[in-house]
Amino acid sequence: MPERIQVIENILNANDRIALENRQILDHAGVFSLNFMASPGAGKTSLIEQTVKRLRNTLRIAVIDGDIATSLDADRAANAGAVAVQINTGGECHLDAVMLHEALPSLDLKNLDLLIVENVGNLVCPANFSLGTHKSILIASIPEGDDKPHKYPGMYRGVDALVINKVDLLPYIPFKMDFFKQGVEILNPNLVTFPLSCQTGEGLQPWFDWLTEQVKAH
Ligand SMILES: Nc1nc2c(ncn2[C@@H]2O[C@H](COP(=O)(O)OP(=O)(O)OP(=O)(O)O)[C@@H](O)[C@H]2O)c(=O)[nH]1
Ligand SMILES: [Mg+2]
Repeated sequence: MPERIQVIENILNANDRIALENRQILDHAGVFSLNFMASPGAGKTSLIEQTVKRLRNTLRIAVIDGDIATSLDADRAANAGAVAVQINTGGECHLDAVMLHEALPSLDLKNLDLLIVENVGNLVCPANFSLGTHKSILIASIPEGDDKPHKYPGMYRGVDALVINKVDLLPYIPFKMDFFKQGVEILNPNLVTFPLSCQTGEGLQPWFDWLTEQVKAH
């Protein structure tokens, strides 16, 4: 049904146009921005908490939190020391560029170095809606299983960095790292990857170093 396909294309084009505007606003203010995507519970907010706590003395950080209903995650980001804004999507399974566009004026962008956007927990829809952020970060986690790159190729194909969270659980959960990495390699060769644990702190330093470099380079 060609008409139906046309409508979908138009929606995506409209989103991309606003995403471009968001990028221009962020660039104009000199803010480097990340889109955190992951399945529910992978550890997006945990990584935000760790990142804010560690880097808040060297970087001015804000967090925009996308959630279907609550402000729990924005509260956690604020408690960690970030300026935090909550977007309730009212049931939508992803953030889109318009939602981010409406949230940006709540922030004093000129006085920020880094903006982290936490997308809604979902491995499908967020991959289809660019926000205008500079880099997309996928947070995978051990309990999700080693087959996820194979099953959700769209998400793994489109990201700029991969965090593998909850490595502290590797002794307890069957997870073949080789099989997982094979799937990633096919979709996104040489993807920069950070195996870490937000629980124990293991592996966090390389992530902090990479992120600091990215902000400086911007
Ligand atoms: N064992 C272990 N648990 C973790 C780790 N990181 C996060 N968790 C736990 O995983 C659960 C989910 O973490 P969140 O940070 O809320 O995950 P999220 O991706 O933000 O979840 P949603 O926003 O609901 O999609 C919490 O109970 C965390 O304490 C980790 O490295 N190891
Ligand atoms: Mg969260």
